[in-house]
Amino acid sequence: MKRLTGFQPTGNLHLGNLLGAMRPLVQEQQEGTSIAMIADLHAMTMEHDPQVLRRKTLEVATLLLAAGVDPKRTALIAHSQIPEHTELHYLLECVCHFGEAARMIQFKEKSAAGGPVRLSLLSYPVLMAADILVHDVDQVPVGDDQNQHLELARTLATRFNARYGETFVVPEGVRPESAARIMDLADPAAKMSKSARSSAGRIGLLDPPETIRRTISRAVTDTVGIVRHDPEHQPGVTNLLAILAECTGEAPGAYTSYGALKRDVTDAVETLLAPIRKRYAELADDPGYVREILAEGKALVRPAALATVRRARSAIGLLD
Ligand code: AQP
Repeated sequence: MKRLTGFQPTGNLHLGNLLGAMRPLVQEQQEGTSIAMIADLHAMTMEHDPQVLRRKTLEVATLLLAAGVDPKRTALIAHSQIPEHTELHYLLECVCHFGEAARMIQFKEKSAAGGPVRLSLLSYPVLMAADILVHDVDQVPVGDDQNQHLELARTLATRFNARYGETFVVPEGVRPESAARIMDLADPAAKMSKSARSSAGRIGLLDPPETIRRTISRAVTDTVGIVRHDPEHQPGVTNLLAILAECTGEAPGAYTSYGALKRDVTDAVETLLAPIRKRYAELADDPGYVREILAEGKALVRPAALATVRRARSAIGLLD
């Protein structure tokens, strides 16, 4: 069983990324089966700044290590440093139909925003399929918004296998039991997100304690005045209760005021993030170390990736 979890270096990693993806990855990491990928190529589908991309790629790698990714058990890789991803991308484009790529929700939404649309915005789900298939990954942790991408990977693998002979493992989507979906504190109808226009409802993993306190104290609640789990009528309070439960690992006690709940959420988030911030600061002092870990990750996954590409090249009719 092999698992791949990807993180785009497109902004500041937040509490949602930690509780929904990083922590499950850390809890379930196992030698030889766990891959964490910083998806730098996927961060280039929209206008981007090269300096920022390089800095964020290292920042995400450092944060993953600070949050407990153990390079002895998880291969930590930077997407672009393994050229087999892009080589397989092209071979898969040859079995993907234009309509399949064009109906992806992210493509429709982002291309509708106006301005020039990069071709990579259309084709990156095929690259995503290549990322999964090249490592013979059979389990992909997916959120609801990524089901469409996983389905495309499954379709392309199945089609390629049927047309050119058994080449790829067909991956399954899994939802780690420990994964939580964290909502935006200022707009609890939307998920907490790196790319939300306003950062008012986002808790960044590197935010200073004072910013975290302010963000939580301003979290949107309601006028009901009762603290209870009620996603439909009290999404803000329900989100705060979920964050508290996730951070402490315990069911929240009874609260008589929103203020008291927010104070406990602030303490719980701070208790969780303080050691990560501290470890991040230590690791960030030595970027050479992080680059070494990425080189080790690359060396670990590359033989299998090369073997998959070789299989695919031969099946599709290319010379050795
Ligand atoms: N709010 C969230 N709650 C739980 N899990 C979340 N993830 C993201 N937001 C939440 C999970 O984090 C992993 C990495 O996500 P990504 O970097 O691929 O970006 P994303 O899924 O598109 O999430 P973001 O952070 O909201 O980024 P933008 O704003 O750029 O779209 C994934 O496993 C994701 O499910």
